[in-house]
Amino acid sequence: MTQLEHARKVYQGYGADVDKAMAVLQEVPVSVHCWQGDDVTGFDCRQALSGGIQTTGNYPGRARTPEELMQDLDKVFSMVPGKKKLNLHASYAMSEEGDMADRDAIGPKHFAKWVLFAKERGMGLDFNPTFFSHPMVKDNLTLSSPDEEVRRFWVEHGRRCIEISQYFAEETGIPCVLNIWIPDGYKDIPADRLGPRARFKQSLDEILSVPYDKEKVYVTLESKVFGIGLESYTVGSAEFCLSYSDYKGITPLMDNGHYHPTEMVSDKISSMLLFHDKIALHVTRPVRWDSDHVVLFDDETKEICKEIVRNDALGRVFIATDYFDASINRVAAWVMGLRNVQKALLFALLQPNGRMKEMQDSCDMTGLMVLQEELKTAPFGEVWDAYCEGQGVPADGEWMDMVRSYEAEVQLKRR
Ligand code: RNT
Ligand code: ZN
Repeated sequence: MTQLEHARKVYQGYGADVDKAMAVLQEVPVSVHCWQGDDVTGFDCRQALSGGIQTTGNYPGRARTPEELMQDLDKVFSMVPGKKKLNLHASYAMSEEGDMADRDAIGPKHFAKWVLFAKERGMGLDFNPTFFSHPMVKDNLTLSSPDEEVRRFWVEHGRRCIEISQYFAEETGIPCVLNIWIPDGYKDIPADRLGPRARFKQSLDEILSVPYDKEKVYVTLESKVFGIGLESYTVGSAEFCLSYSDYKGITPLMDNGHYHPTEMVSDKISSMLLFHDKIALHVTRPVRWDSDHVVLFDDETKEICKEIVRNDALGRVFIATDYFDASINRVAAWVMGLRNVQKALLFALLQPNGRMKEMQDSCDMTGLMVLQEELKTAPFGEVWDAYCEGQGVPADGEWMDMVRSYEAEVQLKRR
């Protein structure tokens, strides 16, 4: 009996179908954030990272140009199983024959090379306006600024990004998720909490008044609890973003680093699914704060994926990664986090969900605990290895050597 045959039998005994799990997983798109490769720098104005987010570490080999980032992405794609989309930020705009534009003037042509890159790989593109790392961020404010010139600049940026997103969807034939996140907030206690939120609401209304095809562009809105240097007040709080999403009929996005440390996104998913057609996630790993560590195959990542799978919501949740570690090899960081999301999804698909619900409903909590514990050590690794092999990517134990060679041959030569 091969290892996979053995695993198949064990899982069958628990009431789970290994082959079905693998077949389902290969159709689930995960949106790969482009910003792990260059520490969220981008290519447009290359300002220091602002917005209360921080990349820490100084590991050599950062991608410095679009070409280097694309090269790294290809390396990553060759080591990650499953269906991928590429998630770009507006700051990754590329000049067309030296014709670079500021954020309030970018258009499809500044992303033509990314479209080509995605099309050649049969991939969809997702997008994010970049409301940080730019001189027009004044006093840590963008869409909520009381300075009308600043606010208008960023509204125009948002409107441009909708146009670019629709272009992505039309060119690739795959809908584009456009995620809006602003860093706006105050370090210290504000006197007016309503004003900035009212202006943010007005700005979003103005951005979303651009006509766009809702079958092609899914606009999502990401909330946050606080940022570095913005500890006392966040304009785009959870209540604001959830309420705004409902009011406007757009999609709420939850980043699991954006809540108080004992609040779990895995517990929020079911409620959100009851009231929204679609929801979006940024999968990350917060360590004591929104630190954006590499995603691990840890309890919360597994629990998030279980909630998506057992609520039959794989088609209703936009899954994207969002982390940036500059203290280890960046390609390895990318690959590890993405493989772990895939692993957690596979793990969730291998739970006998129907049987477990029945146990809960018949109050067999003892049996349920035993089953959940035993499933932790069921022969999961064998299924994972088989899945990787079927997807033509290296198994565990094989890919790190590939990263080491790539580091020596490519990344360390970038000096
Ligand atoms: C910041 C948000 C946001 C960013 C990216 C770069 O706290 O999580 O999603 O990480 O847009
Ligand atoms: Zn995020």
